[in-house]
Amino acid sequence: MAREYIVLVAGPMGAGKTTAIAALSEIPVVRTEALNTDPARNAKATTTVALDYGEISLGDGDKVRLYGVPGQDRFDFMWRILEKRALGMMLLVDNTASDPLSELERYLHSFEALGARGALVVGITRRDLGRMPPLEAYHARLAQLGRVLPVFSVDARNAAQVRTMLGTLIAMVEAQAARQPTGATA
Ligand SMILES: Nc1nc2c(ncn2[C@@H]2O[C@H](COP(=O)(O)OP(=O)(O)O)[C@@H](O)[C@H]2O)c(=O)[nH]1
Ligand SMILES: [Mg+2]
Repeated sequence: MAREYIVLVAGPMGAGKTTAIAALSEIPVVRTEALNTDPARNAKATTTVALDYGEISLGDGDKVRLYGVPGQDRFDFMWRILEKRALGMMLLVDNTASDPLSELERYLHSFEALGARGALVVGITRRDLGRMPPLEAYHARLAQLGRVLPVFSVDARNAAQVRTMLGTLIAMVEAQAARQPTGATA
């Protein structure tokens, strides 16, 4: 039977969420942008305040619904609604951010419920623009947090790289579903 997977694409502003969804999606991405009303926090003029939506089919009629969830805390309630329905999450972190390891930690904490119940992969973006911190630093931070998660070096503009990450996430979702047969598989 055809299945549907709801996957969240999360991460701070500028991490590449919109770009990754556009690289993956077979339909024109439904994109909701608005003026950044919080320029003190980030100088980007427009940013995603609602969400991005895209779809990709996996064959056998299976479909992934991708939701880019906003990075701003004030939209927290929307994360929660989507998080309840999601089976997995791609967490994107911009390697050139001032403290990307803290961003990783912050998002893992914020999505603790999904992390405990569903599948999670981490994608470190913009590494062509800044090599530090190295991937090992992310593994070390995850180990400190007691988490074992795949960490990808990914360019959000590169469809093949983003697809590889999504494929891993889907495989993890299926492994979880086998472990929890009553889990939320569509
Ligand atoms: N050089 C480079 N640019 C990237 C990479 N990943 C994303 N970008 C760019 O980073 C910018 C922010 O991406 P965007 O998708 O708007 O981030 P969002 O705020 O998370 O939705 C865009 O200009 C992307 O093209 C990467 O790996 N390398
Ligand atoms: Mg965006």
